[in-house]
Amino acid sequence: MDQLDRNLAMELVRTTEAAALAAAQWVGRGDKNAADAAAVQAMRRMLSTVHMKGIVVIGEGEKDQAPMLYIGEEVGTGEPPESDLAVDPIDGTRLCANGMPGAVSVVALAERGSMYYPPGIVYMNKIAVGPEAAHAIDIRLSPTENLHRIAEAKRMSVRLLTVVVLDRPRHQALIEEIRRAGARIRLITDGDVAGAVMTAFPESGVDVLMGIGGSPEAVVAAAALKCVGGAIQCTLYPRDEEERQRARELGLELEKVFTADDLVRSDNVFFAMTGITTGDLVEGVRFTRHGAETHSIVMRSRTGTIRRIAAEHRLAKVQEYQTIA
Ligand code: VTB
Ligand code: MG
Ligand code: MG
Repeated sequence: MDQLDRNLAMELVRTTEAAALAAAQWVGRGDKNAADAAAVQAMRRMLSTVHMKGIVVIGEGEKDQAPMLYIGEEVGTGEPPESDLAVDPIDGTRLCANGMPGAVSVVALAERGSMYYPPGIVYMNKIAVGPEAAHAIDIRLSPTENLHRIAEAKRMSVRLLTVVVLDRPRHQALIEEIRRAGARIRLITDGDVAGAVMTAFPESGVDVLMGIGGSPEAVVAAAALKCVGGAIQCTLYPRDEEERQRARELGLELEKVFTADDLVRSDNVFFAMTGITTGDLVEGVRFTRHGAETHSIVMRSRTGTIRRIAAEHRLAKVQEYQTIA
C-alpha cells in the first residue's frame, strides 16, 4: 500500500499550525481547558479540509471523554486514502496555561488499521532514543544498563548523557537510579511527546526519555521516531489493581514490549508538530502587528525528509484562525 500522497505532510502541518495559533491566544491565562478547547476546535476545523478518509485512533481523551476529536471520530473530506490519525492538539496544556516552555501541537497519520491503542490503559512505561542509540535500548533491562548501552552507542560517557523525565512522584526511584548511574536529568512538568522527539534532535541536548507517561503520547512519539529512525519501547502500566485486572480480562499482555513498529504498524507515516510556547525543539507562536508566526517540524517516514517550516499568518485574512474575541 503506497497510497498516502506526500502532499498530506503539508496538509497536516496546517492543522497543527491552526491548533497552535488558537492555543497561543490562551497562553498564560491560567485556563488549560479553554486553551485545549480552542486548540481542539481549530485542529478539527482544519482537519475537515484534509483530503483523506481519516479516523481518530488516538484522540482527546479516554480520561475525560472529550466531545471532539474523540477516538473513533471520522475526520477529513471523506475521499481516499483511508488513514489512522493520532492527534494531540496541545501536549502540555498546563505548560500552555502557565506560559511555560515546551507546549506543542502534534498530529500523526498512517495507513488505516496501523495504529495501536491499548484500550483502557492510560499510561505506558517508555524509553525513547534517537537514531544513534536505536539498537542499544531494551526496556526489560534496568535504567542503569540502558544508560551504559546508550553511552556506548553514542561513544559518550554516561556522565554526559541527559535524560528527560516527567517530574512526578512515581518517578522518584527512577530519578535516584539515573543520578546514581551518573547521568544528568532534565525534569519536565509535562510534554513527553516533545521529550521523546527531542532525543532524535541533537541540538536539543537530550539523549533519552525514560519513565511513565500517557499511552496516547507513546503512539504519537512512535510515529515521529519512525520518521527519524529513532526508537521507542513501551510496556503497559496499569495504574491500580482494577486496571491491571481489566487489562488481563482484555487479554492484554503486561510483559509485552511494544516497539515503534507495534504502536504504528506502517512504514508510511506522517508527523507534524507546531510550537505553542518556545521549547527545545520548536519555537512558540509569536504575535506580530499583522498576525502571528509559527514554527513547525514536518516529517515523513517513507523518505525520511525532515522539514522545518516557519510561517507568517495574517490573522485578519484567515477566518479559520480567529478563535478568540
Ligand atoms: C504525559 C505528558 C502530557 O500527561 O504524557 C502526562 O506528556 C502523563 O500523565 O503532557 P500525568 O500528567 O497524569 O502524569 C500529560 O501531562 C498530559 O497529556
Ligand atoms: Mg492534549
Ligand atoms: Mg497529551
